[in-house]
Amino acid sequence: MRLVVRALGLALIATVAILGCAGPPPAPKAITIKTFAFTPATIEVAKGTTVTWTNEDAVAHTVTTGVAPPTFPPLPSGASPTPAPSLNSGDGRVNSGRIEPTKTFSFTFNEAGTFNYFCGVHPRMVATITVK
Ligand SMILES: [Cu+2]
Repeated sequence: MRLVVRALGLALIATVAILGCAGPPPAPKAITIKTFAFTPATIEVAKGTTVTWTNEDAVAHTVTTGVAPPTFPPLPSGASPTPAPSLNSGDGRVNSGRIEPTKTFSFTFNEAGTFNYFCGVHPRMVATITVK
């Protein structure tokens, strides 16, 4: 009888331990925005991970998911200037708005998928987060 109670107790502890694995959220990840680049530019995270970007540049940047708009070469001299493009809002899944120098932006990725993102001010700045 004592052996049965002990076995049941161990089974209970094992069950709690297994269920407990789903408990704590994954560790947060940090991305630095510096010298007009996201570093690291490519990361893979688990679902539920909170990613925080810190702007260490002296100008504002954004974290905007979607396909970066094309960057155009300078106009030939004498051509009439086109209006400055408005801040590109991407595909709407993640859009930080302007992240001013020294400021941060955080987003928790609760859905699996590939998130290509760029800076709405400087579309040459591109990076990717894969959520599994
Ligand atoms: Cu930028």
